[in-house]
Amino acid sequence: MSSSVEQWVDEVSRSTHPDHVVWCDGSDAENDRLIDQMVSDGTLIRLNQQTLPNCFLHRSNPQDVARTEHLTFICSEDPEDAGPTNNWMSPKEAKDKIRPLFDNAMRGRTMYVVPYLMGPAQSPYAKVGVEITDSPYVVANMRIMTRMGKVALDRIKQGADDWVPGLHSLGDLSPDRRFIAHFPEERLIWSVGSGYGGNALLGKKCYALRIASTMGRDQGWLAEHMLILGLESPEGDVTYIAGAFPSACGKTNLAMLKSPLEADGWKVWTIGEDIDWLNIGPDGRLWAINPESGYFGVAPGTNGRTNPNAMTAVSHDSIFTNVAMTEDGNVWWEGMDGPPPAHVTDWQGNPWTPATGTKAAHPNSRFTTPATNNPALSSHWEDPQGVPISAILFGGRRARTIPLVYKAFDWDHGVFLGATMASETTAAATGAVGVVRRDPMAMLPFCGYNMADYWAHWLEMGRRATNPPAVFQVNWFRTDDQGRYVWPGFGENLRVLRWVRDQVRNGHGSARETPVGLVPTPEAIGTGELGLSAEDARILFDIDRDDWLREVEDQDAFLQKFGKHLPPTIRQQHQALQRRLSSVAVASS
Ligand code: GTP
Ligand code: SPV
Ligand code: MN
Repeated sequence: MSSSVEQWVDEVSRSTHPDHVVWCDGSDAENDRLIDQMVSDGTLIRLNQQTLPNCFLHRSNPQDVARTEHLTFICSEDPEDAGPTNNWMSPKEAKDKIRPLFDNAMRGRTMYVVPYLMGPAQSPYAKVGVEITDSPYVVANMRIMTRMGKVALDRIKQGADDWVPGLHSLGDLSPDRRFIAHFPEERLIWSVGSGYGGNALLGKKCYALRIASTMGRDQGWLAEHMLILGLESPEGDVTYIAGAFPSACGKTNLAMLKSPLEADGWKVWTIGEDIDWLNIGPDGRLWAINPESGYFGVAPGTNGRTNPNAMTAVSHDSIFTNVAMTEDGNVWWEGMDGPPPAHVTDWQGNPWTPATGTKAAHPNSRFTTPATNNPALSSHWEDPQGVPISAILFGGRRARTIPLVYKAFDWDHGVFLGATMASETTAAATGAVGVVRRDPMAMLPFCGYNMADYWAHWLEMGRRATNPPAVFQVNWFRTDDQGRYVWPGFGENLRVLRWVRDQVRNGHGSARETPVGLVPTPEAIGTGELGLSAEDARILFDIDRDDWLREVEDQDAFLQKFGKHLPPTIRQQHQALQRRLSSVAVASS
């Protein structure tokens, strides 16, 4: 055990005063002990062990069900380094404010020391963290989501002195005394007052995105909120595609996609479903690893048709949070297969029937399941060097404006698409749902430094990578006048992946050039085969000039926020789009 870790653990226990200190090794025996203890104190409910072996339900505090972005801070010395899209506090102010919340916070509790590795054990790109937490639920989730215990301590022993300390306490769970603070210069995380996933599983958003993005800036790589998949074609080749979609906008579902054209030889393999670390390989391509080892996925909407691989994955060795429970100890959520059961216990533990009028499962209820449970897991998911990425997709929820898919003209244009993407807010964070906001690269809540400097870093990565991926924007969520999703989505998204592959391998055929980018012909996607009407196809591929002029105006207001940090290339891309839109009358397909 490394003395630097021991020193930090000593220091923390002197202020938090736990009754016991437990160093976690990640073993089955340790996990069994923790689970038994949580079942006996009510933190976990044992589900039906015949149908859901080794599965458990956790009901969180109703005030603690999603990420709380307004309580999340980047504590850099200079506020400019946090930039206009992050909440900032000076490191000193943050520590003065938060330290008292940790004082004595673990009295009467056990302090768990969780060493963990982000990335495959053999990967040169993997990184170590150590989380101290007083929540056994966090430990059980970290065990699924990361490679925990000896494998991480071994790295520290071998001299990895860049391990990231993360201090977590449930505190009193009050949002009034909740902070998720990141100290990028010190590479330190402090989180108090929440047990919820992204706030409390510090390896995930706090380390693998916010702290790692600053490491990537300094060291020449990228930490991204992206799924990673391999698309196998009938010819047997595999095209690796990464996709940045905001929270609850479809990463897990796309990464685990079950191909409707499997009989024709089209298949999708999962590498990762939430986070992607991208490094430039010796061949000038971007190579991706998934730093995680499990999935923390949205439950509602998951069913045997939308995501059969997820339904299989969560049928054993999984933890459910804030879903409903049936009378026979099975789980239920809105959008599961079949009609709603007549009686369930809702996510707060209350009796519920379809007549109750509330949601039985919380809209942000989740499953935690090991990657190895996924039937579509790629055999390359732990390749030490990662997989070579041929295409990056940016995708949000947009009822209008953004077509089903279009391709950027080149890397700089692609970075501009990412920088200006927008999406409707979801239940993954507290606050209003369905409000369109700019969410650059799906990293608005996760970029650990100035967003405009981050765009400059992306542009620079494209200069250094001699063979960067092609960039696309996608939108599964376009609606008609009745508010109905026009695109069937889920498995049928394969058709978009197929077009993306065709574009990166065979060039510009099957597309038409528009002012915003290259848009597929309806035939290239196969809307006819899908039985979509001509009107549906029109909506999916329509570039409405008025919508786009509004879009460009809104982008401008957003870009202005960044002042002198805004890279000139992004400004030029914006002006070029404006010019292309005003110089032509845009025809619909
Ligand atoms: P985070 O875990 O929060 O990062 O979310 P995510 O990006 O992984 O999103 P996820 O795949 O869990 O999907 C979120 C919600 O969108 C779920 O309710 C899905 O059922 C729904 N969804 C996913 N893909 C599609 C799609 O292609 N079409 C439609 N209509 N809904 C989708
Ligand atoms: C997200 O909100 O993007 C998630 C869930 O993936 S959480 O881990 O809570 O951030
Ligand atoms: Mn996510």
